[in-house]
Amino acid sequence: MLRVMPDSLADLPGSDSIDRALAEIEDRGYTILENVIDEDQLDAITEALDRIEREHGIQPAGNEFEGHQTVRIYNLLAHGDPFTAIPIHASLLPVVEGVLDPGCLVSSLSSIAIGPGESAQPIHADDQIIGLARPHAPVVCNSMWAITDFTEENGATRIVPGSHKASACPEYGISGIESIPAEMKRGSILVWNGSLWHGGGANQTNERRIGIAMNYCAGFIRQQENQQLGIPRDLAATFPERLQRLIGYGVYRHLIGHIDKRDPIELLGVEGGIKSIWDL
Ligand SMILES: O=C(O)CCC(=O)C(=O)O
Repeated sequence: MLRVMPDSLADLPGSDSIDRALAEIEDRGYTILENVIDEDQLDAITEALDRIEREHGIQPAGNEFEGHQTVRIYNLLAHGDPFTAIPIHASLLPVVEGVLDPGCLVSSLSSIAIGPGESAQPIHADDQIIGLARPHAPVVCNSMWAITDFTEENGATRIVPGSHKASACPEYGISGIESIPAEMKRGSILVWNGSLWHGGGANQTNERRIGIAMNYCAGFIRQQENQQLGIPRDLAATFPERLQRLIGYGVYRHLIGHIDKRDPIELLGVEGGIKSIWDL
């Protein structure tokens, strides 16, 4: 059986490990950042997800894509801490900025708890719906945080190495696509080019496989979840500035996203927004 076994990135110095992660994503479409999430952060996320699911009575969506035994919680930034630390994680964000560019955005932040008995999700690409000829430069960069261990048995994300370079997307629902499980320990993060073919695995255990899907997109395309309307503005005003810009209170390359030539970060009470491209 094929297993995903990247060498550890954790023991390499910062920029070397980023370069290596970027080289792996360029070459095979994905990398695994091993053991990069603090234990306290993992515990806080686990507790918060349990609480939100209980308080909001969240149930599986009950369709083939989102799953029949899988609980997903969307728009996590609207719940504030501990989710606000996720998009700006120090080991992850530089890699994403390398795949896209520093003007990238949070596309969506959700949890995916694959329950016992769930079957495999259809293999897909996260940028499948975007009508660009393939292969193309990355416009989506996704990541999956392992809040529990990810094993082949419990539904680790299945990936098709190299498929980000394919000239087509997988036909929806087709079976027989050869894939491998992205096995990783709790506390690791799988990062992939949004063109990579992948899908959640089947869970044949009695335990949930819990992941956080931290999805980013290029600063010049529309975010999957509308962060500016989905997160109350008074809550967004309390976020660190980097996160405010990541959720869309900013201007891409001094142009895209401006409001009457002003930087939308000023709506959050931040002074000295960036100048428009015409005034540079
Ligand atoms: O849960 C997973 O491992 C992957 C889920 C996924 O790819 C999706 O829902 O788009």
